[in-house]
Amino acid sequence: MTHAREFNFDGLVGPSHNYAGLSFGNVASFSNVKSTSNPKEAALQGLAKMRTLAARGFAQALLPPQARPNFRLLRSIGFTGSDAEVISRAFREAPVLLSAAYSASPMWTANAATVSPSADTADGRCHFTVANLNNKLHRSCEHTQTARTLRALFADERHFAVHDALPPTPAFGDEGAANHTRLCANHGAPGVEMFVYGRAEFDAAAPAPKRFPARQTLEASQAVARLHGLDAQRAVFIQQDPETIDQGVFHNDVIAVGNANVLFYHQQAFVDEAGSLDTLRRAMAGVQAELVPIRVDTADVSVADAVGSYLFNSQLLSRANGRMALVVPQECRENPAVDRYLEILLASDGPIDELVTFDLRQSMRNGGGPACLRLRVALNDAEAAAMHQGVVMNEALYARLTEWVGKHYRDRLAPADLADPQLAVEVQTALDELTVLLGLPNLYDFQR
Ligand code: SUG
Repeated sequence: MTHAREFNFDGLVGPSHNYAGLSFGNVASFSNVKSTSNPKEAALQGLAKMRTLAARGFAQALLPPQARPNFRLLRSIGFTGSDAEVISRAFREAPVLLSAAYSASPMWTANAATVSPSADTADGRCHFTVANLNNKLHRSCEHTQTARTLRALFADERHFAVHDALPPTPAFGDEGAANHTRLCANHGAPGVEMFVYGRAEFDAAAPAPKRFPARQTLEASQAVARLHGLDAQRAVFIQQDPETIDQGVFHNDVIAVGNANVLFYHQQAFVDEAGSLDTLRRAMAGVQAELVPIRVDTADVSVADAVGSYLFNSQLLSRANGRMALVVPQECRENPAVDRYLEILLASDGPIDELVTFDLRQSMRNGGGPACLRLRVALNDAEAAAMHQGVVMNEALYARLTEWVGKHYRDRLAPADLADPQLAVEVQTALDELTVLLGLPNLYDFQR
């Protein structure tokens, strides 16, 4: 069997990290609308997570931020003139559109793409489908840069295939890996890919949420599975419970997380809990893996506590000793019900025997926890050697990046600061330098 490791590609937080309240259905984004952010602290919190996990021996890399503001968007909707003129007119006439063009959202790389490792695909390559994120204006513009970035990192077509985003229409709403989990005996072996969808465009009988939007459709998940050449026996489509979407669970990764053969999930995660587990068990039998479900009961942790603490937006990481670490945000220790539950979980003789806690408050205030911040890419040794090496986290890169953040990032950004044309210049200067640091020339529009 091929040796493979799971890399986590964390989003490096950009210099204009801000809270714009753009995500209806994402409780944190809506509650922190128009508050002041601290981009420097946000970037350092993210880097600290990457550094700690890399130092622990986990394969860790990063995805660079996107250029901000998104002048492509602003110019396409009629703001013309110099960059400074575009910004000032957008701020005057449509400040919400300027904040969409300045959105921090590409930092949540779980939404960048869906990834199928080569052990699962028909042509034996690692496949990526860039997510169209078409449920939200501010996110629907990410895919152009995301495709360019992924193609720069995974350029070798003998090993990698990067597919463009699905057609940008509600029937194909696709939010990437946030609704995708791979279950397997180990990362190098064939696995079962579990796609969780919020609604089905062409099935009027399927339940749908009433209050908040379901961002992922069944049709999109099926299209991704086709593009990646997945074996029908090993692709499973499960519906998320729409009632939890209406309580703020805007992605499956806010209510469930899987790793290897373990599925850590909330009792109310799926429309049909027993049927979903059954389907998974049968599919996993085909890859000689036995499902180990860890169910969290509503009586122990309510959906509101899960959304407030982001317990399930944790990373479940396999350690060298065969056990697993759960990487959680600080908020989990501050929520009494969740903290109590975690003590019981650790004391049990299940697969999880360690808790790693991070302060990610700057990201959490926009509804992004540890799992939102990372894109999982399982790579065998040949693939890991073939990808771009400049983004792999180690002590030297960490030191260079913290220095770079210290030099370029502000420690306070209020909504009105987005009108300052100097901010756009600062962002471009910082990103221009970053591309040199990471060895990724001509990554951005403004460099072309
Ligand atoms: O899409 N927040 C993101 C958070 C994404 C979290 N990702 C996962 N769960 N995988 C979103 O709702 C808020 C931006 C703002 O309001 O400024 C935002 O886009």
